[in-house]
Formats: sequence, structure tokens, C-alpha cells
Amino acid sequence: MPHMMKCTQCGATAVLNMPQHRLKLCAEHLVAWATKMTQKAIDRYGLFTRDERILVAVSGGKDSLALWDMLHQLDYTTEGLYINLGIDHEAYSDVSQCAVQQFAEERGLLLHVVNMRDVYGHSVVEAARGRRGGRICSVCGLVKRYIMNRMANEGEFDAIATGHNLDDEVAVLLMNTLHWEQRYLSRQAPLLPSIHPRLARKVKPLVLLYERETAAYALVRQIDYVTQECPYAEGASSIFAKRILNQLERRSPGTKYQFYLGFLRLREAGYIAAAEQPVGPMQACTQCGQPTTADGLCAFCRLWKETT
Ligand code: Q46
Ligand code: ZN
Ligand code: ZN
Repeated sequence: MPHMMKCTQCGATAVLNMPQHRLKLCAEHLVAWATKMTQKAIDRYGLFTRDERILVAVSGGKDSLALWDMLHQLDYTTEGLYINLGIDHEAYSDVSQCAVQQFAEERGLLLHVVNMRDVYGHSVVEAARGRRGGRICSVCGLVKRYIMNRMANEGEFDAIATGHNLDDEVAVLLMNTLHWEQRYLSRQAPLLPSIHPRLARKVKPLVLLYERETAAYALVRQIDYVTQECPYAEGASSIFAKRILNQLERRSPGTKYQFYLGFLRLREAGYIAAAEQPVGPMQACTQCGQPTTADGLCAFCRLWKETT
């Protein structure tokens, strides 16, 4: 029988070893610790307050559902948003929607569902097809940003929260550093402030947690999340970056944590100059009314016009 790990805090059987924090925790202490780390990120980076209303973007995966669960436990005022992108491969979108709906019902939480086909007439797959050379993920990213902004604006939310964990952020950081993408580096942060009264701020409260920690949290809390990945996620360069980072982490626990937090410290100290591209004056899209720097139609409405 393998050597039994003991919780650093109470001596009970530990379910997770986190060498980067020199901690082994039992189920109960893991839940408390992970929730505390989320609260710490909210406070340290000034993400939002208890008087504000937060729209949580949920995909059905472990991270976003763990995030919603934690914010609910922490007594924040939240509503969920699920965007059904119309990805039919193994019924990915519908299966995910069911998981999110069940999660919300069990907890008495309010969930908004936007079905791309019903509301906008096309799935993201169809929209990407209509675009010459359009990679589905870039079309999908644009569509998700647009719907999140629009729902937050219409529902008068103060912030949009997403379930990005530390592994997600550090993978993006590595790739942006390899290419010295100054513009992206200057904007990579747990909080993206609002740049227009009709655009809510964007926040990432899970940035202090490793993916394996959010996964363990979701398991211990018995959250029924979808393990199936989006079929288009395969081959994304961020997956390769994650693999490399995990190799570094195994050799030297804490590498990911230090790389990311060190970056944020440098950024806060002003070493990563904000390469603010001059944001032109924003005006209302002539079709949907959402703020845009473009003349006439916003990027989403232009994409949709090409599709139809
Ligand atoms: S962007 Fe691409 Fe994701 Fe959209 S198409 Fe799937 S993998 S869901 S985060
Ligand atoms: Zn314990
Ligand atoms: Zn528009």
C-alpha cells in the first residue's frame, strides 16, 4: 500500500500534495484553503466587492463551476452565463449546458443561457466556416467576448468573472514572453478595468490556483462537471506550453507560481510598460449599439453579416 499522506493541518488523510506551498491537505482543509486563495486574489487585485453584481461565465468545466461555487460560498452576488456555441461533436455544447443547468438548480442560482443558433441564427462552427481562413477559436473568442459584454451590459453587472486558473495564465505568459508580445503582456492581469461605461471589467479570481487544485476542489465538493474537452481545443499551442511548464514544475516545485507572480509584481511596479495602443474614441455599433472603435458595425456584427 502506498505511503499514506497526512494533512499538514490536522493529520487526517490528505487528498492533495502541494509541494510548491509545502502543504498536504485533507478534503476539508483543501476546500477551505482553495476558497481562501480565491478570496486572497479578489482582495489583493481589487477584483470586486460584496456590493457588486458579478456575472460568472461558466462552460461546464471544472474551473468555472468551481469558481461559481466558491463565490457563492463566499457570499458574493452572482449570476451565471452559459453560451451554447452550437458545437455538436459528441453533443459537446448540449452536454455542457445540462451540467451547468443542473449545477445552478441544485444551488438555487440564477443562470442565463444564450443559444447561438436560437438567438443569432448560427453556431460558431458555421460562423467560422463563412470566414475565409477563419480559425474557429478566434471566431469563438470574438463571439464569447461579445456576448459576455452584451449580457453584462444589459443586466447591469459590475464585472464578468472567468475561471482561468494559474496554469492557463502561465501558459499564455510563456508564449507571450517567447514572442515578446508587449501589447499582450501589458494587458495580461487578473483584472482588466472597464474602458467604457457599457463594458464591464473582467476578472479572474482563480489565478492563484493550479489546475490540479481547482480539479481537486471540484471533486471534493462533488461538482458534476464536464470532463469532455471542446473538440477544437486539441492542438492549441497553449496545451504544449502547459506540458513544458509542468515538466519544469516537477523538477522545481513552485516554478509556475513564481513565474506568474513575479511577472505580476514587475507589471505592478511598472516594468512592463503598458503599450497602450491608442484606443480610438468608442461609438455605438450602428446595428447592435455595443461600443466599438470601428466606424459603423462592430466586429461581431461584421462577422455576422459575412456569415448570412
Ligand atoms: S475557443 Fe476554441 Fe475554446 Fe471555442 S472553439 Fe472550443 S477550444 S470553446 S476555450
Ligand atoms: Zn486537514
Ligand atoms: Zn454590433
